[in-house]
Amino acid sequence: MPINMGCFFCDLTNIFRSGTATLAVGGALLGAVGCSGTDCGDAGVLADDGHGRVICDAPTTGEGTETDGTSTTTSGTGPGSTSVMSTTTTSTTSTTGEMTDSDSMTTGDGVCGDGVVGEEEACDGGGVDGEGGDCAPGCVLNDCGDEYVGGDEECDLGEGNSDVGACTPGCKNNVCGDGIVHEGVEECDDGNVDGDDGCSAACVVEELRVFVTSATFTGALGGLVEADNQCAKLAMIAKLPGVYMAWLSDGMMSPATRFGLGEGYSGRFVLVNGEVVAEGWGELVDGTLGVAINVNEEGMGMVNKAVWTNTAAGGKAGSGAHCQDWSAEDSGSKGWQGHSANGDGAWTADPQAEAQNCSNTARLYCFQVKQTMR
Ligand SMILES: [Ca+2]
Ligand SMILES: [Ca+2]
Ligand SMILES: [Ca+2]
Ligand SMILES: [Ca+2]
Repeated sequence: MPINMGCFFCDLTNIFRSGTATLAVGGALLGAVGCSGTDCGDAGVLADDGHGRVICDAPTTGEGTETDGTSTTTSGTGPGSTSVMSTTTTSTTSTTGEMTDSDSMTTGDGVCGDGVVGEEEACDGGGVDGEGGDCAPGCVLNDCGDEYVGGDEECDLGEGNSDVGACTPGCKNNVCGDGIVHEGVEECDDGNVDGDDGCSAACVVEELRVFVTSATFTGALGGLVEADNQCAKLAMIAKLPGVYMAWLSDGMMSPATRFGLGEGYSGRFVLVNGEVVAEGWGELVDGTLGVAINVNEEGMGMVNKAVWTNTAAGGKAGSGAHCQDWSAEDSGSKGWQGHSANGDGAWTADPQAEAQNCSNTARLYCFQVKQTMR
């Protein structure tokens, strides 16, 4: 006799154990549970399967239900429906089996980009390929040089990070004032955003103008202050911007002490025609100039002219010959001179011209000491 789809295997032992029990389902008192009868669809026993179990018929009043273990299943809802105790191991999904693919997806273990750090991952930022925060693509920790900008990095060009590029080896944007010259963008970077120190606030090399005066003076200049004023006046007439002082020393002060430049200035000293006299203070006072200071405030040549200085090549006072602090013009007082024809040390302390009578006339070297009138 063929078994129809409504049939189940029943455990004979269980059937006998519960054979006298009654179960209340849906308020209806059902009859004794067990197999009886022999007709298909009457919920009775159809045959013994040879292993201590019988083949039980499914009731005709409801659909058969497969269940785990020994749970009781009620089929049907109306009066006369039959409760069937059954054990089955056939097609029920196991709840204790091995982890499946769908299990992995829900826990995030091993999936880079799900925001959950799996066993094989150092991190998981939850973004594309795991990136996010301090986690780089591939679920590995961000590092400066990996081309991923994460954590406190401002940039990361990988192998393009450099001391001369847009992104420093420390993964910071190369900006003016960081002390790193961005080639092609910054002319200089002295580590600050201050001007008048050779490198401007915009990281442009500063230039300070130098000229020899068109005017001449006796030794009675009126002191250093009035000598500076002569430079400022001539610069203003020539429409040269900035602040100017005379390259002149008295018994107390010298260019080295009063210009406010010194070794900290790395910009250029240029003639008003653009020729470079020196690159920075260091070159200015090393005894040799790039070109002699032989051009006046208007750009006119002033070759072979005597210049009051009382200043040695190093920028300090040269001697006591300063026309009594630049107040005397008698022939008995002496003043040191340099010479505009010279690019060597004689430009400021000419052995042939020094200690001239203060009644003579000579010129002044005027130096711009600030970019603006601040
Ligand atoms: Ca993950
Ligand atoms: Ca990085
Ligand atoms: Ca920089
Ligand atoms: Ca600066």
